[in-house]
Formats: sequence, C-alpha cells, structure tokens
Amino acid sequence: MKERLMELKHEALEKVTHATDVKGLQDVRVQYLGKKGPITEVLRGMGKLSAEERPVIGQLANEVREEIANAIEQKQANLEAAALEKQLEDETIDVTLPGRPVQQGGRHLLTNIIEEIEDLFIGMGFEVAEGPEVETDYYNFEALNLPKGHPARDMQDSFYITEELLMRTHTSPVQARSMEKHEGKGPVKVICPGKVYRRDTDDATHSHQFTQIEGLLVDEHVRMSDLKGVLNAFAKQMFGEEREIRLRPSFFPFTEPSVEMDISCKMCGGEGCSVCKGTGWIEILGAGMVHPNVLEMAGYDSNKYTGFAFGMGPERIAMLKYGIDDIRHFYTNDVRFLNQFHKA
Ligand code: 2U9
Repeated sequence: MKERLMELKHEALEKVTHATDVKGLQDVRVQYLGKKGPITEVLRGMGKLSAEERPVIGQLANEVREEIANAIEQKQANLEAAALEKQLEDETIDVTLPGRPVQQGGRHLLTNIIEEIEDLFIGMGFEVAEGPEVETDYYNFEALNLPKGHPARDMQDSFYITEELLMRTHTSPVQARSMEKHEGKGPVKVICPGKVYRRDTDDATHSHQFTQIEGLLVDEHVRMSDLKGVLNAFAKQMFGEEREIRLRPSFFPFTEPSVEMDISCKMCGGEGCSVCKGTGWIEILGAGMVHPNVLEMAGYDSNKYTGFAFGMGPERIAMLKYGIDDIRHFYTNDVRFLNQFHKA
C-alpha cells in the first residue's frame, strides 16, 4: 500500500506540474482527491490492515493527500498570477498614440450677438432682466396699452394656450414686470433679451419664433434727447464709429412719440446701393417715449416720471452685420453655417 500511495503521489504531482489551466487542475483534484479517487479508496481498505500497519498507512495517506492539495493550490495561484500578468500586458495602453480629436461645440451666433448687445448696454448702466415665455394677456397686451379689441393686437397674431395665457409676442412684458417691481420709483434701467413667438408663416424674413432685445429707462426728467444719445452710442459701438443714425416718426401703442431708427449704409456711405435699397439708410430698431398709460398702469406718476424704450431683433442685426440672407439659417442648425461664426 505504501508503494501504491507513493506511485499515486508522483502521478498526481506530475499532472499538477503539467497542468496549463485552472480547469486542468480541477480535473486532477477530482481524479486524485475526490470521493471516488484512489486515495480515498486506500483509506477505505485500511480495515483489512493489521493494527500496526493501520496508523502508518493512515498517516502516509493523509500526508500524500495534503501534499497533492498543496501542490494544486500553489499551482492554481501561479496560473492565476500568470493569467493576470498576461491580461495586463494585453490591455496595456500605448500612451504614445495620438489621441482622437474631440469635436468641440461652440456658442450660437445669436447668443453671441445678444451678449454683445447686452454688454454695450451694461456698459451704459443697464441691468439684464428676464421673464416667462408663457405670458398672461395682461402683461403681454393690457399693461402695454393694448386693451382687448385694440386693432394693434392683430399685428401680433399669437399662439394662445388659454383665453388669458399665450406665448409672449415680444419681450415688453419683462419691462412691464420690472417697472412693477420698482414700485413707482426710479430709476428703472433694464435690457430684456429672449425668445418671442408669433403666428406667422416661415420664409426668408419671417419666423414663428425669433429673438428680441428690448430696453427701458424710466426716471424723472428722461427726455427724447436721452433716447437719441443712448441709441447713437449703441449704433456706433455695434456697427462702427463712422455710422450716423436717423430717427423717423413711427407708431407703437406703448410709446408716444414713437420712432424708427436707421443707421447710415456702410456699403455705399449713404450714396444708395442694393443693400440699403437706394436710400443710404438701413432700419435697425424701433423706439419711443413710454406712453403715459403704460407708466400709470405700472404704478408710476406720469406727471413726475418719463421714460424711453426701444426694441430690436438680434436676427436682423446679425443678418446686417454678416450679410446673412435667410432667417431660417438661425434655427435649422446646419453646422456648416454655425461654424462660420465660432469665436476663436
Ligand atoms: C414697456 C414700455 C415700452 C418697447 C419697444 C419697440 C419700440 C420696437 C420691435 C422692433 C422690431 C421689436 O424686433 S422687433 O420686432 N420693437 O420697435 N419696442 S418701443 O417699448 C416698451 C416696452 C415695454 C413697459
């Protein structure tokens, strides 16, 4: 039995040495140490041995079993370490490879134009104010001297949500809300940018959604000459020092008197060309002195307070500045268009 046990030990250790993977090792374990394996069989046959032989063979069998089990364990640890080593080697990252370029996005042209306009007015002491795009009939129309049934409401065909709620048709309600917040006191000096909505058929010059930036200054002793001075400073900084401005009479329900402002055409220097349609002037924005009704509705004493307001379309400003011929370019997000206006 001693020889048989030594034979089994050598056989098993030989197989452990030659095992190339964990699965092979498990097979050796089952084959030699399993319940039906030869060593268990030797132990079972011990009953037939003499009383002297029994402890000797028993101890030897246990030693053999332990030696094989240790060898398997050791080999398994070696195999696993080697596998990990190989995996680390296979998955090594070559840091010298050039990286794949990251596609960088950029700010939208309209965002840049709006911020440029904001910055110019911030430089003149205005604050930026924002408000809701879903607006009440009161702030969108009533507070701006456009009572129900006023014919000028037709000029701003709207997207109604309910009888009293609509998508705002201009950013003017933000100024009306700002005035209310100041509780009848001056100065109010705000610039209000944002998206506005009108029921319109989209084409090269119309869009059902576009942006506006409007401004308002209310205080004691504000005059038309203040409006002219601020807008002249804006036009020169935005379009160039050589530009002249011109105010023409106009009509808006929320201002009286109302004007439209043109800048002299850069292309022809005022001579008249295709860009300015032969007039030498290009229309930029609308403005006027805040209507007394609007002041009173926001809680201001119109005998004490006066104000001016103006409004412009950033799309139109960008189209003039960069020669863009179709307003839809701003909203269709063709990167070939957008990439031309990314700042460095
Ligand atoms: C309050 C009082 C007065 C805002 C004004 C305009 C003139 C104007 C349009 C021009 C083209 C906007 O982009 S556009 O559609 N706007 O001409 N807006 S005065 O007057 C206000 C606003 C709010 C409380």
